[in-house]
Amino acid sequence: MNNISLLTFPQIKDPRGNLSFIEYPQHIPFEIKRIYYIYDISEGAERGAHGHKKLEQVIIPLSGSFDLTLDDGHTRKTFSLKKPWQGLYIPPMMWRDLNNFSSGSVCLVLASDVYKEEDYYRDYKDFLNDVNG
Ligand code: T46
Repeated sequence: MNNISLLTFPQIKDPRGNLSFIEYPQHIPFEIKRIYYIYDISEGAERGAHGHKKLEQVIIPLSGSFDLTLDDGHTRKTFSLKKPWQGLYIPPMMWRDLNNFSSGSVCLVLASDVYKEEDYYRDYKDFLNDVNG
């Protein structure tokens, strides 16, 4: 759990609207190879329920709020994300669950690699086996 970190990005405050930006390597610990975002999220939806073997990600609540629970196989911790100028850095080997999305929320994800299904743990038992293996 020690290697999870809440990153705070620069904020340019402006009466016209605020602006934040993210540059590698000053603000994020990996080169971004993929960006994806989750939107039009149904009420009560739950996402995630998987882990990654090597992938590193930063999850940003671009709009609205949601809860992100991380589990390293020993400890679980829930983070309530609601500040668009902050992102949660998730290292490899971390199970994640996302829920409690507010209406109209948008979840932006910066990832260290392209999509690879073989990097996923879709079964919690397989994840635990490798954590303890
Ligand atoms: C994560 C959470 C926060 C792709 O084709 N490309 C992609 O880059 C992604 C992320 C997904 N997909 C396909 C794979 C599935 O057929 O989109 C479908 C839905 O993916 P999934 O059920 O994995 O979506 P979430 O929201 O449960 O999880 C995603 C990421 O997969 C995961 O890495 O950490 O968002």
